[in-house]
Amino acid sequence: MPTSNTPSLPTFLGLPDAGESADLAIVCAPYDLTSTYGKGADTGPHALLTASRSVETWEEETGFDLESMRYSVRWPEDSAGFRQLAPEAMVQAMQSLHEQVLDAGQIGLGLGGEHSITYGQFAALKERHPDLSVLQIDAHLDLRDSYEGSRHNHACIAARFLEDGADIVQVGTRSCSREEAELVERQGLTPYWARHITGRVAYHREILERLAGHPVFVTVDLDGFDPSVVPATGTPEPGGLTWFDVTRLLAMIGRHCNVVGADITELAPHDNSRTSEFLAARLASKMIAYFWAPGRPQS
Ligand SMILES: [Mn+2]
Repeated sequence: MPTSNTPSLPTFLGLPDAGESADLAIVCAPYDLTSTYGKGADTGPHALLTASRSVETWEEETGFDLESMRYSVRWPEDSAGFRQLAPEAMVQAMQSLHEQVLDAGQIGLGLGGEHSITYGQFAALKERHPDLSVLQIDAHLDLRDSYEGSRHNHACIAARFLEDGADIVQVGTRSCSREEAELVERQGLTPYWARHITGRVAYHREILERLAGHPVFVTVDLDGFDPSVVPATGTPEPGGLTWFDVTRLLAMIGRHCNVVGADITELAPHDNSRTSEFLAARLASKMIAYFWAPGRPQS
């Protein structure tokens, strides 16, 4: 598994790559085959890492110094070939990378790449944590059983979570098909629609009741944010979450839940703005501080 020890690849926060001795592995998935509208998510991981060089290692909100942890950035063995894999083979490749990370006793933070990359990490974690729950920040329900011929299209990720018996909490929803809406009704799912929750925190308590006591996987599709906050994403749906909507929720999750893995997906960089990749890099630093900083406040 190649790491950022190769000088041409950016490291996380500009820190030296710790290789095998890392506490946390950043697993890159440069993949954008099934996305249907704006393309470019395959360049997301590189852009996020490049932006991370300009992120302070001192995390001001938590007072955590990210330099006190060791990071390794991992890429698929053959990145060019990886981009061309069918979704099913791509998911397999990601699962095996994430199994290596977990076998090494490291925490995995996945970087996409379109949202379909998430299933590999989810499957690796679900094997070790059968009662795994998922917190999904996303504009979309992603509950289609299959889309454009694949069950691992990026529009199907939540359908795969449910199929594997995971409880899912979806936050920031504002777009779905009639069939997905009917499934929500039928299965009694309770997505947190963006129009009901932006600017509010009262719903956090309900989420905690669902997630506390379970190992939690947090998957962030950056289109959960409002497009004015993250313009560089494949399907920029209006009416999304603010920076503080997302970070307050994740901070609360970090204080009360056992987060066993996370990812950030659907960063599709634009030539004309660095806003989105910098936000994504900053979000990565916050998630690490909230979820995994040794000695962080917990209750
Ligand atoms: Mn989405």
